[in-house]
Amino acid sequence: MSDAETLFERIIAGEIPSEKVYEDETTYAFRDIAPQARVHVLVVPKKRYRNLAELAAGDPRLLADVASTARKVAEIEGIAESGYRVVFNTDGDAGQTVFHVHAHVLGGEQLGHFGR
Ligand code: IU
Repeated sequence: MSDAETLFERIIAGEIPSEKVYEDETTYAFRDIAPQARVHVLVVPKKRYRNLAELAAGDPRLLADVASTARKVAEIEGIAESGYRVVFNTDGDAGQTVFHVHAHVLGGEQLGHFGR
């Protein structure tokens, strides 16, 4: 798990290559390596929090930045009008694997509904 904990920091630092979609002072967005939809982009705050709950409690302004970047990603990808989904997997049952909070921005096609 310690590798996974540092992975996004290394991607943000450019030590591991990624397909960048957008970057600003506080956030970084790049294509997921295993896309679950035609558009699948991850939005990561540059400062690390473990999950959504810790980000929301620790730095609500940074959470707002992540939401704003998700919207910009949708615009850049041309899916802002057709609709898209923003997901924060949080811990065990959600299957979170990288413990540096990130929003999945999914779209570009009709998505299945939630469930098992
Ligand atoms: P999760 O919500 O923690 O399960 O999401 C982690 C995502 O990070 C998952 O969709 C992976 O495909 C993605 N990912 C990546 O884009 N690049 C990587 O090098 C690794 C995981 I490891």
